[in-house]
Amino acid sequence: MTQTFFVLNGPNLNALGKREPGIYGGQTLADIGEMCRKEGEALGFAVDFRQSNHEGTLVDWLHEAGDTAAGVAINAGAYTHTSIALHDAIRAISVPVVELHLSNVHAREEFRHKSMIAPAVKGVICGFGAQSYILALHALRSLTQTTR
Ligand code: DHK
Repeated sequence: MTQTFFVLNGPNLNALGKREPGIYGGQTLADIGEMCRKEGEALGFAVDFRQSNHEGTLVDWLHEAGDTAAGVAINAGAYTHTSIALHDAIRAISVPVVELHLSNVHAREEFRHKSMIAPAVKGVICGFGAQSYILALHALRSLTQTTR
């Protein structure tokens, strides 16, 4: 059966393309979603790509992923730095979760250096622009590939 990976996007990522393009790049979220779906097609997995500005919706989607998906790549936007609820939701599911960021958060303001979700995820990818999403999908693929 085809694996599905959820790609979850948090607040303000719906504004990609016009939001600080020097930091986040010129691609829209729809462009990135299309890139992810094409990568899935090429490599044999499905991508369910979503965005919400609401913390509770992201919590609901993590729970849904725990029941129906093979793994999750999440760019939680600013909730990365604040959300115990997302930390707990990630710990509450047993599928692998990869945290990702377009920008190198460690080269930016100090408040972005701390991730509340990092201790709960398998690993973190940041700083590669839209390519961070593709790298996160590759990470999920290798985490979920069976050797038998
Ligand atoms: C996106 C955001 O919206 C910020 O709040 C994070 C992240 C960084 C990114 O680089 O994708 O601090």
